[in-house]
Amino acid sequence: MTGYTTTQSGAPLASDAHSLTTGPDGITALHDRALVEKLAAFNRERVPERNPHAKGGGAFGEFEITEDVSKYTRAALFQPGAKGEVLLRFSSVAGEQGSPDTWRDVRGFALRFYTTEGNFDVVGNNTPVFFVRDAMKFPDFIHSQKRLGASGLRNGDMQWDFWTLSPESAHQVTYLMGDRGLPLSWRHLNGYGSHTFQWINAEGERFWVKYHFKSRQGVVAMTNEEAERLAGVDADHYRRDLYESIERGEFPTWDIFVQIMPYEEAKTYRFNPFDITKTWSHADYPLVKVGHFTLNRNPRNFFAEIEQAAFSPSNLVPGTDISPDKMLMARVFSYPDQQRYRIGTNYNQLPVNQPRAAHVENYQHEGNMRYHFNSPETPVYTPNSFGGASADPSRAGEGSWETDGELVRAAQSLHSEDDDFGQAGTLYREVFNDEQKARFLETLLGQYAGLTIDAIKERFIQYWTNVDADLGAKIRAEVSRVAA
Ligand code: HDE
Repeated sequence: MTGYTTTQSGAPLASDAHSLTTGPDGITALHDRALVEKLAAFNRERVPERNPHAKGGGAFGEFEITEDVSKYTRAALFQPGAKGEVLLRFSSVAGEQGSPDTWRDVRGFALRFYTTEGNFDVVGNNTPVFFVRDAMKFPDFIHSQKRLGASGLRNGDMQWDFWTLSPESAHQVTYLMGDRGLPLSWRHLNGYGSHTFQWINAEGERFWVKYHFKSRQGVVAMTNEEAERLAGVDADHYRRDLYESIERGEFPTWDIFVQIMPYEEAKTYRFNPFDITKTWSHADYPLVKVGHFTLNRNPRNFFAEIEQAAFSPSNLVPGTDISPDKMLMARVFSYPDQQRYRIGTNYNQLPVNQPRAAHVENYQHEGNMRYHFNSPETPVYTPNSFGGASADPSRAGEGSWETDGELVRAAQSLHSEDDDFGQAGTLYREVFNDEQKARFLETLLGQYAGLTIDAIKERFIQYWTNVDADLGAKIRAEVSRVAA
């Protein structure tokens, strides 16, 4: 810090308060470069907010692998004793940048490992499933959660029209309307990769995995009433809680687990393992401990390090890969696409997105805001006869799976126990305790009260009856009593 202000080009400023005018009361000089630069910079301070997941916050920390899962993956980051830096961004889905943290919503849990083989991002949520199972419906789903075209207002009829016409959403909506939809804080929630991914070991053997990040702070909810109060008095409640807890030295920790499915079992498992609306029973595939990570450093600049952080399911490392999950395959394209638009062509050159423990070497160059470049003697093409780098397949550690068949547009195939409401009913009946069931019913009745279209009201009751007949009967009885 020099103590004196300058222009962006480093020239000391004559004033922080006065424009250049002819005499103190005269006209402003167009060549007042300090004024023009400052106003122009102000007009360009925003990058387009994430759509969705606009509102969020995050912190840096460290991971440590304490167990030996090397027989399942060759990934350096998952080898026993591996350590390194992480970045975790929490977010809500539907709300815009200034929206209240405590609106009921699923929470984003975007976790980056800065590993020696590149950045590895698991971009998940605080729920193990999702609303839809084909990417073709994702923009429509998000539109239905945001705002009406004419009024620009959020609308319960719209939300429930989409959900009750998309029965595959029932499992995730049961999570959303339950306690997971209103976490006490970002520290008190679990994270999930949600999709099925692939691990590849040093012998090339492949396994299917699901990532689980379990909060050591516990999974704790807040009530509807507390959430509504906080939405009014402190729209940044979660962001503030995380930042201040780290400032106090209270570092939140999550344990890393995976579920592991042998490659061949995917074909016959009772649920389609590549359907993100479904979970794998922990009785079928128990959690395997891998390690843990702790958040212990706040960003030094929220915009540079959190707003411009670019997480993507395409950020994979050797020994890991995706799976033939229709949502996941589309996300691999979509995240970099939005980030090129939202941040810029060379967004990966920003410090927060640069691999911190690995090096970048390729022949991509130029493009706007290019900062890093190859050494002068490096050719700008490959193959070349001047010692430039080339691909080394043995290092790539990419996954694979068999695929064939005529090109079709069709729903995913159903496995023996696949349907749209079964796992939602299991979650309600066997996982929710009595208090959680009571809060859940209260929330659903509150949602119903916001509906104005009879057809949607009836579909709402039928949707929950399909999840659990007793639940549906309770809702129907209560809405009839209120209507009487
Ligand atoms: Fe996202 N999602 N998503 N999503 N998502 C984005 O990428 C997208 C999905 C999730 O803190 C965007 O950089 C598509 C599932 C999180 O920076 C965008 C589909 C899951 C975050 C995008 C999905 C997620 C995002 C917007 C359907 C949980 C915040 C900004 C195929 C497993 C990441 C951005 C952060 C962000 C696309 C579905 C979680 C638009 C096309 C399923 C946590 O690219």
